[in-house]
Amino acid sequence: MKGHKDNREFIAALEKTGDAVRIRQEVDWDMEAGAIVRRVCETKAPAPVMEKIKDYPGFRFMGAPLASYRRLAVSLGMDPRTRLPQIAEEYLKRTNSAPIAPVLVKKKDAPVKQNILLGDDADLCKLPAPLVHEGDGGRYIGTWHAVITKDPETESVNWGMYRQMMFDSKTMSGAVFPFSDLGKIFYEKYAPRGVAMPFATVIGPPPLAAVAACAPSPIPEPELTGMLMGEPIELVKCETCDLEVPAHAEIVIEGVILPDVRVEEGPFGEYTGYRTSPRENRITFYVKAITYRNDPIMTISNMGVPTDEGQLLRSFSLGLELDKLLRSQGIPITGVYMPPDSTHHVMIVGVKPRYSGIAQQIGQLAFGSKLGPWFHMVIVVDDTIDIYNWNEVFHALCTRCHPANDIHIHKNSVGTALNPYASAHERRYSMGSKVVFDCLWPPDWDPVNEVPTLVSFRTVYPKEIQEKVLANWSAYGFPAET
Ligand SMILES: Cc1cc2nc3c(=O)[nH]c(=O)nc-3n(C[C@H](O)[C@H](O)[C@H](O)COP(=O)(O)O)c2cc1C
Ligand SMILES: [Mn+2]
Repeated sequence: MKGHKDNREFIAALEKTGDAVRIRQEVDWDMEAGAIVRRVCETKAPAPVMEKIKDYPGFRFMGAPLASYRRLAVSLGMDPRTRLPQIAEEYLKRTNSAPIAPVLVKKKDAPVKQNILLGDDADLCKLPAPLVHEGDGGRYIGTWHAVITKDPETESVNWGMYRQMMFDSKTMSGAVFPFSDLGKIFYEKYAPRGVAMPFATVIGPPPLAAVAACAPSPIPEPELTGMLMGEPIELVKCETCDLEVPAHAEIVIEGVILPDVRVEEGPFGEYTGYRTSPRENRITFYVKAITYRNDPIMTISNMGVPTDEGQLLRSFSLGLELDKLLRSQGIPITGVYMPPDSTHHVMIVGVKPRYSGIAQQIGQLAFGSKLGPWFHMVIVVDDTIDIYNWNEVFHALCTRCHPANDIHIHKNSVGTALNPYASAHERRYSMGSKVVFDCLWPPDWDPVNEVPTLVSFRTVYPKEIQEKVLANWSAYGFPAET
């Protein structure tokens, strides 16, 4: 299975499966496009491709590119009907395989070099940055993109999604968290030395490059993209700096992050489903060049109440990275699932309990890892519960978690500045609190005499009766189950 080399191939594949729609009438960048994408997310509709943008002839939009598991499956070259556990299995298989390094192509072979704007011509007003939501502090250029940077000492490359607002025609600003890869390199290795940090923002990256850019994986994102695609991603050199960008991207903005300037950014409708963080002075990106394909397609994510692609993909990859981490530590887990509706705040972990304290051990590893800032609830259930079935998990939470003994609160943890539950002071300093819900039966209870018997079709009827009832289900007159 090969990944799509660009968004255009991906859109064609989505159209075939009924997972994209083309909007041919003119759409306004000033909130109309945003409102369409928002409604798509809330109604789980196909991804909209908007062919005609007011004031910007030649430009197009694609919204909500990966806001459903069907679209994620298509991006991985799988049948859109593939069930989530099978998509997860495939993702684990690919991301556990050998790294696939990118290849460099010549500029003449890179569609993203079809149009090159340098110097004063590199003007952000030439791009149809949407006003995504009413109340946003400005038009956002980077909502579904990758910001490419390099560590000046190790030369290791990072691709990450960090939102970017157009501040003026030459400047963008953004909220880069200090614990993110970009934040760590900028705040440790550029800002204190007063050195400008080259960056390249890739808008409309190939779909699996976007998946890699928002995944919390320790594997460098160019290699991770290759592993997900099953072949190397093609890169091309930037015009103004020593960075490389996907050759089949739609739009690239090159420039430098200024070490000593901060300009206002926000507020913005966020992935938690709220507008939480205030307008503040934030990291400042100065633009030196813009390159783009003919008829470029700008990608838009509209964050808000579920389900947007950030919630879906970050839940997906955060869950699977935690799965790998817990297994690497020998914890007898059966799986990890993070529901996107939790806005990636709730981790459900299935475990074969073998000793006491296992739920706390899982919580401590989860919250103490690089993944920890992003979520604050861990629910631990045993292997009789289907972690993908919220009804079962909720039932376990409501019946097995002792309110006084099984809820473990971890104070003074690292959080994000966007947590709606946190006070303004806590948000400013990324202060978080965490909680583990231990839904395992106490290890000292006798499984036969003390653990209550679950009263369900599967657990309290003899196998023959179950089989007879299932075999006769439609004969009894019930409609077929889906
Ligand atoms: C649409 C979207 C917007 C995001 N915006 C930001 C942001 O503004 N700042 C930030 O630090 N992380 C943001 N994130 C989260 C990062 O993309 C995420 O942590 C990613 O894994 C980058 O990881 P890294 O910093 O470990 O490379 C966003 C994620 C998505 C999906
Ligand atoms: Mn990274």
